[in-house]
Amino acid sequence: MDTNRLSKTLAKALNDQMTNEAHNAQIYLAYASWANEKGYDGISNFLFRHSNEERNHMMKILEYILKRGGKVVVTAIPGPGADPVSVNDCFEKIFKSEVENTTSIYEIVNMSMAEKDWATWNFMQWFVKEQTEEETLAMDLLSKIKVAGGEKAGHDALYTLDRDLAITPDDAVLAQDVTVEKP
Ligand code: OFO
Repeated sequence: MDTNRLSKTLAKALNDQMTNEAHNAQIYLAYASWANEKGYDGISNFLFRHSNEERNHMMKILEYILKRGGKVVVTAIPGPGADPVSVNDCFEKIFKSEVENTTSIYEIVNMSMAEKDWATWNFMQWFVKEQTEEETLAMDLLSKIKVAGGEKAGHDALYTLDRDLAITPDDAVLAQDVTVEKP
């Protein structure tokens, strides 16, 4: 008896998404190492923690494919590309890769809706929320670096930013969690 509850198309998309998450983990890992080499320990720790988050995302999808009776296909992970050239470039690249990941997650949501695979649609809602958080966090980082001077940020500003990021929470506050008392 066939117990596979995933269509071929969705199984392929989910397997590809697993690789996307792993790819993002590699990007964070590479940038964290770059930041560490440059002496930005706070930024580095922040990025190392995010690399782990991306690996957890990969694991969630892997587990979902298995639980739906699908076949997991583990493939090679594309490399992270060139190191950033500055802290500003680092945050811009991170924002770009998060937006790209959001696009592929939305694509899976669209596919699951078209197939009326509500289990996958429901599962993917966790990722929709997570991507909103990660984009918000990346936007906040970009605003901070802009205030610090963007590409022209001086040593003092970067030192303060690095110190702040060492204690920045990993999760951004989403609009749906805001109240009048707690804006
Ligand atoms: Fe997997 O959350 Fe970012 O990309």
